[in-house]
Amino acid sequence: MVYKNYISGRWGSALSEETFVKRNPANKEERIGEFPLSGTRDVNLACQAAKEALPKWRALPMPTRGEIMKQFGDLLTEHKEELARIETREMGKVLNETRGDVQEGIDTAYYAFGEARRFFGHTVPSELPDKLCLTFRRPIGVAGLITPWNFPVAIPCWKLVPALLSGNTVVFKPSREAPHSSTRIVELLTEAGVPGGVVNLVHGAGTTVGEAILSHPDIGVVSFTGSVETGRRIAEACGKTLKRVSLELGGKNGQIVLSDANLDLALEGVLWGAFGTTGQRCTATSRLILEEKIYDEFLTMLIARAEKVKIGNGLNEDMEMGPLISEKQLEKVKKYVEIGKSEGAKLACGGEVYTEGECAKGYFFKPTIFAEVKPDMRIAREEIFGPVLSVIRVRDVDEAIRAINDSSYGLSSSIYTRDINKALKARQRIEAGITYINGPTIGAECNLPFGGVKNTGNGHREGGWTVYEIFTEIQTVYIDYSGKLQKAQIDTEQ
Ligand code: UN1
Repeated sequence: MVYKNYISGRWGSALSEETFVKRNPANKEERIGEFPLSGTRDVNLACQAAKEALPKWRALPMPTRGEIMKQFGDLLTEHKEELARIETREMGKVLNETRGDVQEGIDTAYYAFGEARRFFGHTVPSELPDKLCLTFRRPIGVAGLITPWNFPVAIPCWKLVPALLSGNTVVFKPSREAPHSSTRIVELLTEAGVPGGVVNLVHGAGTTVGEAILSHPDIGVVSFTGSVETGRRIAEACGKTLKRVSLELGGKNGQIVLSDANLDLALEGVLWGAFGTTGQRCTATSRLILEEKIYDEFLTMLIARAEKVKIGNGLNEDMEMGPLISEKQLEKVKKYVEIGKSEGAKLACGGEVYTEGECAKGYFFKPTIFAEVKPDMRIAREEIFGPVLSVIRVRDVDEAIRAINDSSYGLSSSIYTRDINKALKARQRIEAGITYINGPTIGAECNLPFGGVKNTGNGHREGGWTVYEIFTEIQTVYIDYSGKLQKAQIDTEQ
């Protein structure tokens, strides 16, 4: 099957006619399809279309755009199973999870439907009589959206829906590892009533399509989710043209388990957090910080369960963990296992590829646990993006918090304890954008701010009401109805 770009309301090939082939990571012999390998000229056309479509789209009453988002949510609901299967085939995670991923898109669309009738500004007292001060939020213009493959429906929806609802038009470049889901999303947005030119889809590589978006003068805001390395590059490029930019980057998320915790609950949490999505979430649990008193007992429980995780093609409902996304990612995970061993950490389970039966055709890797990891080891500091968990032993809650904060990242965090005082004090001290108490590091809901501190981003928050700050400008309006010149700061004395 050959798929197309969508520019100015028309489906078409890249101008160069070049394509790339996307394959199933669970079975590299299976082709998902051929997609346009676009270039700068395609991006230019998309930007032009988006610019032309802007005045009409932004002039619509917001509740009208809200209705379209409601319709989009309804269509995602109707096609939930189809989309989940598309996702599993193209990026590997198990069906149970891809259904959740689509649901996150649905929730985001319905949230937008409500937000369309709420989009509050402020009215603020003036220092002068007979003067009204208020604010409005307005679209920025053309938004460039660059998305990853690990949440092929949810993350594009996190960006597309608020960008469009706010009245922006869009140039959307999805990951080359998730082109099919993105194509379906754009088809459904169109079916929901988004007019031609308002959303433009350009498939291709970051180094060409991505770069062209970053340097295009008509793009006013860029929203990106991906690695720190690429994030730095994007911030630099956007600095040159003073584009607004929102970056959602990596994580090295820790789960603390104190000795008074419900250990069974903490065990379920870490298994889900570390091995869900094969560890390929920015929110994945990659460090487990255990209080000394329960270290041995908990580790034994964890290894027993990790060894039983059912690995295989995510389309098989019995499976709990699918493949890694690519050969490159598999090589990276293997490399980190060698690094961990050479640093002196103890490989407690896994650490090798999984090639049972049909799995030999894909990029499968066993759930891997390193014990006796010290916070200064690379496997405790660098984002691996795979099913590799580093277990750190600490004496008490103070050392646990020092360990969890000893990271250049700060996205998600978790603490398991039955002591409410300890939990709430830890919450104050943990340096992360998201903290879960008695829950794993994954599981963010679409109606709350999502993002992190330190190298995880540049201070923006997606999700909830805060994502609308990314896609809007504030206009401050003063209305003087006194009928005379009133000088602020000067005519204020009685
Ligand atoms: C990501 O890892 O890039 O909280 C997003 C979660 C999901 C979103 C993760 N709802 O794990």
